[in-house]
Amino acid sequence: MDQFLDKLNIQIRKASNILIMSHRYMDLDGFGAALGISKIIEKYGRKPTIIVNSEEQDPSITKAVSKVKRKVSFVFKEKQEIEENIDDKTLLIILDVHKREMLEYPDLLDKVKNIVIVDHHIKGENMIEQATLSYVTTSVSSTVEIIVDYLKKEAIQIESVVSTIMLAGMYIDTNNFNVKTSSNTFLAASYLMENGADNILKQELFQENKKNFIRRQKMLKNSHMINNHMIVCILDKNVYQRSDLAKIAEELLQFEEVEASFAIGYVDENMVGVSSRSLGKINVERVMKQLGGGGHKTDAAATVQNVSLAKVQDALTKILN
Ligand SMILES: [Mn+2]
Repeated sequence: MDQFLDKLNIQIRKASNILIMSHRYMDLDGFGAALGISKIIEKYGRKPTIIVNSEEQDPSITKAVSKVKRKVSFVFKEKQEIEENIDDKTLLIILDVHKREMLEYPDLLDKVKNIVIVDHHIKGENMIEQATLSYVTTSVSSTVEIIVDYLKKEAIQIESVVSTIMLAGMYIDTNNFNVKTSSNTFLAASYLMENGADNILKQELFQENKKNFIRRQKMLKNSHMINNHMIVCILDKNVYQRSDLAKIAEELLQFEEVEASFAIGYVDENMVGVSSRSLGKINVERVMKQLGGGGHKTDAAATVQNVSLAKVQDALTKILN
């Protein structure tokens, strides 16, 4: 870690401009980590740009962006606003992901020469090859935890709203400090509390529309077990957000006997999405690959064009059997 950070500091100092990007449908861990590392980069006299995709954004990130914008000056830009400023000395920092196909904008890899990856997911196949530097470890709960260790090393204090969003990221990735949580995770959380993390504001980031919640609970009723340890939930014919599918898959994991969960629903008129989660024994990435998707061993997804829910359900059942 120390060696990596020393090398990263050199990269930061010699960069002409610095871009920060996470995975598609960036979550609060990716976003919180982006804010945290921005504070470190600012210490070196640079103003990094955090790449956002406001067209396809998780509602929690839309909320977090508007909350943080009011209090702290970060630079958020859409992809089309940054491309003309890329040169040979641009540094791209990739957070919370290490696979090309999962990036918010995979083609940026071909335009930027200096690339650094910081992630906490199990290293899978097709890790981004052209990285100058990478730090991928599964010994931490979240990307935020890595960035907190980095902030501590640099002795940087951060604003309350930034601490809050970073803490929210840790909550998401540890399922409320229930999984992947070590003593260092709590030390990182403690650092964020000392820096003014606000639990009420954090809850606001997680608050959702009541109708949406009830609708999702109804969907959970339509779930059924496969092979005694996997559960599948088929949504109705309405179009859902991808984050709804992800939430359903996560919620299904809390039931007895469930090792892996799958939520299937329309994410567009002509597109069916599948979101899957696993406690660790079942590799859902392998399952999603067979549907043309990808992800991590415990967290993966796929989308299939121009088919019905039933067709996707059949295909999934075949793969699982
Ligand atoms: Mn994460």
